[in-house]
Amino acid sequence: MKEITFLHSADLHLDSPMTGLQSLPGPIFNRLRQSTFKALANLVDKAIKHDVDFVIVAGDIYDGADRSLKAQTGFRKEMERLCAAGIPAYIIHGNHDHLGGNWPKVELPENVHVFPGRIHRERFVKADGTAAHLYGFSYPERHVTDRWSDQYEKADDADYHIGILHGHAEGEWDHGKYAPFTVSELMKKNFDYWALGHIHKRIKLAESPPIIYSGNPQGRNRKETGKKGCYLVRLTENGTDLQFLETNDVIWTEISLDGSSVGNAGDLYRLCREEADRQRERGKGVILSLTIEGIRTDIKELRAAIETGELLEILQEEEKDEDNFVWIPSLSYRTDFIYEREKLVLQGEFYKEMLTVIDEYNDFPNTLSPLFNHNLARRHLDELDETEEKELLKEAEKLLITLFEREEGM
Ligand SMILES: [Mn+2]
Repeated sequence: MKEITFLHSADLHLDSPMTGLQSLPGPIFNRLRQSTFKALANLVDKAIKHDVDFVIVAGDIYDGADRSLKAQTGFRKEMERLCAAGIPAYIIHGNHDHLGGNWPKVELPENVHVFPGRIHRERFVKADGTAAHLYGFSYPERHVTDRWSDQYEKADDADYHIGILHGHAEGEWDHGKYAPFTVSELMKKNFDYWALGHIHKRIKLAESPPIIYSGNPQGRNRKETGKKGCYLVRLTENGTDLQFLETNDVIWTEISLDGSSVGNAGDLYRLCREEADRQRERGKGVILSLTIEGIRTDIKELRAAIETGELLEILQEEEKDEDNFVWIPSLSYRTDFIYEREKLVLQGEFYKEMLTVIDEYNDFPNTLSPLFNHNLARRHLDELDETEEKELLKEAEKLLITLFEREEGM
């Protein structure tokens, strides 16, 4: 049975500065700064453990075109481990680490095949004679906007054909439109697998043949949430197996909690504490952005606990020396304003009059005419029925009262 196994990874972004977080405790800051390197070490561990035939990195190995010495020596160290295990690596450079930059030259071991700034083919032959062709190119400069996908040509004398491409799938995202391609263009090449890089998310653009973004092995900011890693790919005569392998050392997460039933600051603390513990991952760090929804504004200590920063401080204090930390960089909330009309009326003439106006309100056509007669809007809007009018009025009342109460410093 002719079979090839490999790891498909991309966007290592070694030595990413990990900016955007304020005043992290030293150990957590260091862990984050090291995380792109640790993820690569995890990736190499997986390659050795699964005894793959080779490893692919589909661009953006380094975060910057100046390729810091730390990034390069870190990469070389891990490639040497692969070399000792007899595993080749096929790598291309992308828009971040394009060939037009200036960097101190660090030699890589002989198992590393770096694709040049033009379409190039590498041939891999396994001990049993199974052969694979790998096609790809490195970005000669940062801005590569041509359709390089046109230039991939299948050379037939191999069992498997793998395209490596760092670029942007047209029509899918607006993210930096480099080396654009469409799925159907790649389909036509008749390859067995497309190892894509550039989009930092795991995405299967097609199943057969697989056209895949592996995402990055380590999230770098709060937008790169969830588990990150690489794909273990097995090409056989009967089809392709794909398995996701997690490599990240720090996981970025965003969670919204329902705080509507929280009655005091102690309960609010417990709600956050329990969520932090639920997110904890063995052997890893977690950066958790928390939002509490539906905080009751009639219980003043709830907002106070968040607004003064006291609650966040306690939650952070408990994590600063943890190896498997769950660090909450910020805590935000959204209020669900609860009020009783009867009580508001007792507060004075102002609310009494406002609520009377609201109750007697029936001039929807005139009030909303600027919207409903608007050139563009009227094509998309239907007339409101009675229930919708009532709901709109209720929302407006709530909004008005929320704004007034906020002005008064509730
Ligand atoms: Mn990238």
